[in-house]
Formats: sequence, C-alpha cells, structure tokens
Amino acid sequence: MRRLIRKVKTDMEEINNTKTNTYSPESIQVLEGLEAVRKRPSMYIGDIGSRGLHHLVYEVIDNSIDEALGGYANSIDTVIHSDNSITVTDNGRGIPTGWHEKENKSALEVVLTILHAGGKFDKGSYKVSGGLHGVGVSCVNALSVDLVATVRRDGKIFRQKYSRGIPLTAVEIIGETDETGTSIYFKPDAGIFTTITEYNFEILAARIRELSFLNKGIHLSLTDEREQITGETETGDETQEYRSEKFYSETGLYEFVNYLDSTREKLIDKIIYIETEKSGVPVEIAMQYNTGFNENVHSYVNNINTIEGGTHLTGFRRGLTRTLKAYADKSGMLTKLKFDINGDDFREGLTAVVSVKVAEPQFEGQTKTKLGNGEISIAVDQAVSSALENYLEENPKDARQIIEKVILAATARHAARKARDLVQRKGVLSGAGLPGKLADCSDRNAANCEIFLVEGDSAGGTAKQGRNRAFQAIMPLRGKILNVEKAMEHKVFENEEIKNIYQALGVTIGTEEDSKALNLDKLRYHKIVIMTDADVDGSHIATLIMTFFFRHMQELIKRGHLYIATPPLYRVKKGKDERYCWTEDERKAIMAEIGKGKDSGITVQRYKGLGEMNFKQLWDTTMNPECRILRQVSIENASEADRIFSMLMGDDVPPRREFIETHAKYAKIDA
Ligand code: 0RA
Repeated sequence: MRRLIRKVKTDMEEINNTKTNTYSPESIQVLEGLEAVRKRPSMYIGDIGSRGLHHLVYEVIDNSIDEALGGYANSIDTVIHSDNSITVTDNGRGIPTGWHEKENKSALEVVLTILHAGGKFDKGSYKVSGGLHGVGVSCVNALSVDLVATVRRDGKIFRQKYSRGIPLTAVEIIGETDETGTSIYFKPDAGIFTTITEYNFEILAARIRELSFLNKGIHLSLTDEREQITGETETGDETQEYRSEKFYSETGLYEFVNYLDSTREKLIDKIIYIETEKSGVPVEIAMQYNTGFNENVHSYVNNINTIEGGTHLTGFRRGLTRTLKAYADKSGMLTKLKFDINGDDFREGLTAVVSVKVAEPQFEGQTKTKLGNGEISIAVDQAVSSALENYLEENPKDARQIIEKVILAATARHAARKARDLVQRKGVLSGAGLPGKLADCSDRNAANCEIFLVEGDSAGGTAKQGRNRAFQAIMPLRGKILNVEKAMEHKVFENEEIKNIYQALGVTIGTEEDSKALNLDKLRYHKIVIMTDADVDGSHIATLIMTFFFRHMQELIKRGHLYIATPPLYRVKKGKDERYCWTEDERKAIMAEIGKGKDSGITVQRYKGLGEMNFKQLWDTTMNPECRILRQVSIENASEADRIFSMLMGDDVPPRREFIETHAKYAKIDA
C-alpha cells in the first residue's frame, strides 16, 4: 500500500546509494529533481542570502495569488513565527488530495515534490502570478527542513509533512471542516541559508503591499510573532499583540500611484486610470504627473517587477509620447519652442505603474526581468493612446498643465545638457581630469580598488593616513551634498561635489544609443564606500549621497558597487585590552566580560564622529577589510525605494517625521 506511511529517510545521499530502498523509479527522479535544487539553490531562487530567503515566501504566496486570480480565494495570510518559520494560508479550493495516476501519488504530493508541477491540473487556466523564477512550491519544499501542507477540502482536513522535500508521512486526514483552503508551513533549511536566517518584516510587507495593489480585491496580511506590541484598551488595560499589517486595495493601481506619490505635489487633480483588455491581454495602467523632475515608471508582468523593462514599457512610452505630442501640436502650444522635444520630456515628473498579464511571457535580459513578447507592445500602446486621448479631450485644463510641464522639461534638458557635457569633457577626455581632492590609490585594476567618500575634510585627512594606499582611495566631501531630490537636473551637474564624484569614479553620461545612459566602462573602483559619522548628521549625509546614487547612478547600486562603512559607537578599554563595540548590547556584554566584577580601570569612549578616532583606530575598525563591517546597498523593491527617497528627501516634512518615528524601531534610521 503505497499510500501508507513510507519508509522515511531524510538523508538523500543514503537514499540514492542504497540498493534496498522502497522507492519506485519515479520517486528517484523526484529526489534527483529536488536534490538538484538543494545542490544549486541559486539557480532556482536567485541566491541563498536575504533575497533567496524572502523569495521562498513569495513563491508560496504566488500560488495562493493564482488561486485568488482564478476567483477561488480572496484572503491570504502570512505569519512569521518566532523561530523564523513561515505559514501562508489561503481560503481557496485547497490543493487537490486525490490520487494522481500518472505520477502514482497524491496530487498534493505531485505539487509539492515535482518541479514546475504547479498549474498542471487546471487545463486552460494559465499561471498568471509566479515568482521571478516561477519554480513553484516544490522548490520551497526542497529547501526547507520542515514543511507541513494542510488542506481543507471536501469536508476534511488533510495534512502531509515533509523534510528537505522528502515526505515524512502520507497524506493523513486529521479532522473535519466546513471550510476550504490551503496552509503551507515551512522552515527554511539553515544548512542552505547559512548567512541569513532571519526574515525582515519590512521586506515582506513591501512585497505583500505591492501584491495587494497589483491584484485588487484580495485581502492580504502579514503578522510577526517575533514581536509583541504593548497596547492599551479603552478601559486602560494592557494588551499584547503581535505586529501585524493588513493589505487590501479596492482600486488597484489607482491606489498604488496615489501611494507612491503621496508625498509629492500633484500637477493634475486626477490620477489617469486605465483598465482594459487588448487582443486578450489584460492591461492595467495608472499615471499621475507631479511637480518634481523624476521619471518614476514601474512595470510589471504577471506581478513580477520588470526592472529591465521590455515591450510593455516600450509600448507605454510610445503611446504616451505620440498621444501627448499630437495633442500639443494640435493645441499650438509648441510653436514658441525653439528646440526639439524628446520622449524623456514627456516623462519628467511622471509616476506610473503599468501591469500586464501575459499567458506565455518570454523573459530576457541579465536578470530575466525584461519582457520580450512583441505583441504586448502594440496592446499597451493602443490601451494608453485611446484612454489618454479621451482624458485630454475631457480635461483641457489638465492637458495644458501637462504640456506646459513638458515644455519646461525640454528647456531644462537643454540647460542640463550643457552642464553634463562639461562633466563629460572634464571627466574622461582629458586624462588629467581627476579632482584635486581625490587621494587616489596606486592599483589600476578597478576590481581591486575601493574609494571612500568621506564626510568632511578632517575625517578625510585621518582616512588618508590610515588607508592602504595600494587599493584604497579617499575622497573627502565637504558638508552636505546637494539634495538631488529637490534640485533641477542642471543644478545637479553644476554641483562641485557631484562633478567630483563623476570624475573620481570615471563615470560618464551618454552612450551611442542613449544620451542619458550611464557609461560604466571606465569605472575606476568596484567598491564605493560611503563613510560618515555614526550620528544623526552623518546618517543624513549618507542618505543624501545614497539619494544621488539612486537617482543618477542606479546601475552602480544594482551591480552591487555601493557600500556603507560602519564605524564603531564605543571603545571599551581596560589596560591593554581595547575593544570596539557597534551596538549598545555589545558594549554591555564586553563591559561585563572584561570588567569581571570590579569596574575600576575600565574607560568607555563614545565615538560621536569619525574625527574622534586616530588613523590607526579608523583603519582597525572601519577600513581594514579583515575586520571592518561593510553594508552593501541594494534595492529590494524599486517602487518602495523610490517612495522612501522621495519622502525622506522631498519637501513634505510631516510624513517624513511620521515615517521615521514609526520605522525607527525597526529600521534603525536616526533622526
Ligand atoms: C491545482 C488545482 C487546484 C487547486 C490548486 C492547484 C491550488 C494550489 C494552491 C497552492 C496554494 N494554494 C492553492 N490552492 C489551490 C484546483 C483543483 C480543483 O479543485 O478542481
């Protein structure tokens, strides 16, 4: 009886080597498939760091989203348990538990153990959602020490347990129920995820929020059982609750754009919202112009953020440019203009989200996030142009505002080009174009080289003394660098500190194909390290510098070149025993350790700035690759990063304060 409990072995090597196992040829194939996932997890989930760890959750949620998009579920709850295991529960039909003849096992086991088995049962319905790699829940199973699938269906509660992808039990009936749905509990295997095992609430919340906007009408939630929040009832009693957030969007991308632009000043009253189907392709778009200067267009295919763009984005841009240009020509507003208008001008101060659902998406590009399907371009182009034409006709006041903004953008672009050309000419063409303030390193192989962007001339001096001049360059930045979030583009390129950064890094603007594209071919350092004081001003300066990189050198961040140095907060000293501490807890622990009862003789120095360290201390704690801590800057979620930078650095102060207050506890952002 195959359905009875199998002989279970959790050690795959043993299973594959033993001749006497009870596994049929099919199950050996399954094991080989799952073992492939365990051997090369990065091929299936991207990496085995933070991203991969969080990806497991997305993969499971995506299955439930599919069930919801099919119209069978409207609620998906995710829980982070205290040991960093996860449960995702939906109220869909429940994964089928019946016998699957061909695979000779239950359908549930097929879904959980066979790669890409996800949508096999439902002929005719295509998998709309699906993580970046679309590998399915079997992958999560392979990479979990424990996984428990609980299915509520046909009046019963079914359950099956797994370890590292191998069933520990048969599908058992453990109770009765009137409800339907699926719960997947899993604990990521610490033998695979060796560097990071802790889930980050903010990262999961950002993705679930994004999913709620992209799939309106679904109730999603995220609860963190690691964190108790003390509250108070109306009668003054103390309550203990887990940190929890609910996500629900009635109006989808309309609300998404509203959320993204909540701290920007609107140029037009209404958000332009389009929901239609062109040639069988569902297209949803929302757009809004603000008074800022950034283009802020996010695109999605089947809920995947297509950061490299693709045909849907091309179609959107083409439709937008053509329709606005035609309107502007007809209105006669362009006659006074002495120079050309180009596509970029139509997207300055534009926030938009474009989401399409494609049955058989072809993903291309370095990170497989560029849509290749040609037919989608036309569909999106048509969707935008017909809706936008109507909008402009019906809202002539808004139409005028938009065209005036476009003219302003074109004018500013001409001014910016002059400033940019200057950067370019000084930057590379004349070989002597390194800024005077730069103390360069001697190695000429960029892959070995680092540059420290240091707050202030005095700390810059210390860093110059302390560094290893073979591969570490130092560039002091004076005071607060320009807030690029609020500045017009030409101001950015006229700014001395920013020009110095371009020149020092060897980064130029403009390639053959694209006059605004970054040219990183001559990048002179593969590590760019922001080094500021460990205080409020220091973190503000670090944020200003990051804002600059985010808006103007985003590719450098995506390629993993940007880092933040972390100087220590304290030095604890007793005689010759000298220790550095990066957190309050560390300080307490070290004081307890070396203090050993009698406190006498211990001195504690609180470092308020880099300037309080001598060059040797700075080297030992913050610059020496052997013992320093560098934090790599990454973009987990493009739309959320954009929103946060515009909020932190924009004009609108109250939401910034509120953000910092609510997040300080979690994100350690000082203010
Ligand atoms: C295949 C067929 C059917 C449902 C599902 C898969 C399903 C999978 C997941 C994963 C998470 N939640 C899910 N809910 C459903 C439907 C078969 C039927 O009832 O006809």
